[in-house]
Amino acid sequence: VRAEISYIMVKPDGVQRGLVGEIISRFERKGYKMAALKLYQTPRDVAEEHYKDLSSKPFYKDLVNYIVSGPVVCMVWEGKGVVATARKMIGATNPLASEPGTIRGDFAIEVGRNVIHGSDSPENGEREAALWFKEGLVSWDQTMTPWLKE
Ligand code: DAT
Ligand code: MG
Repeated sequence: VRAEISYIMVKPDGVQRGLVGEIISRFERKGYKMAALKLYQTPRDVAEEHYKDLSSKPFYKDLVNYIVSGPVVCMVWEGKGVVATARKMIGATNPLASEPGTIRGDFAIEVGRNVIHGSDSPENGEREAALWFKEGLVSWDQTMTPWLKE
């Protein structure tokens, strides 16, 4: 059975600023397993569905416009505690409140240009992975597993 998954996405500002490699590298080095990856021009209806819980917020329209403003890098990462750990690695929603050492803390200033998305619960990890990867995830054996797991 598949372990816990988180949907992680480098937003258009992160792609434009050349932060994709840095961000992928952090998840790789942590030891999580990549389960899906693509560069993607987001259709507006997918962005709206992704953020539907925020549809009543005053910033919703700007948020959707931002997400569709250029290509994103969509990823699914898998492993024990990946949802909560990824949120820690990403940092607080407002980059001015994100600790140094986190992705937003190191690379962002404004909440509307905060570089990266990470699922907020294992249930949303599953929901978002299914929304962004309708083609499904990749199932593979990571040969370094014995060096990462007891
Ligand atoms: P997160 O991305 O940390 O999970 P969220 O789910 O509450 O944060 O909101 C999704 C995105 O919406 C967030 O990354 C940036 C934007 N956003 C959130 N709160 C905002 C606010 N008060 N003003 C402008 N944009 C906001
Ligand atoms: Mg969120």
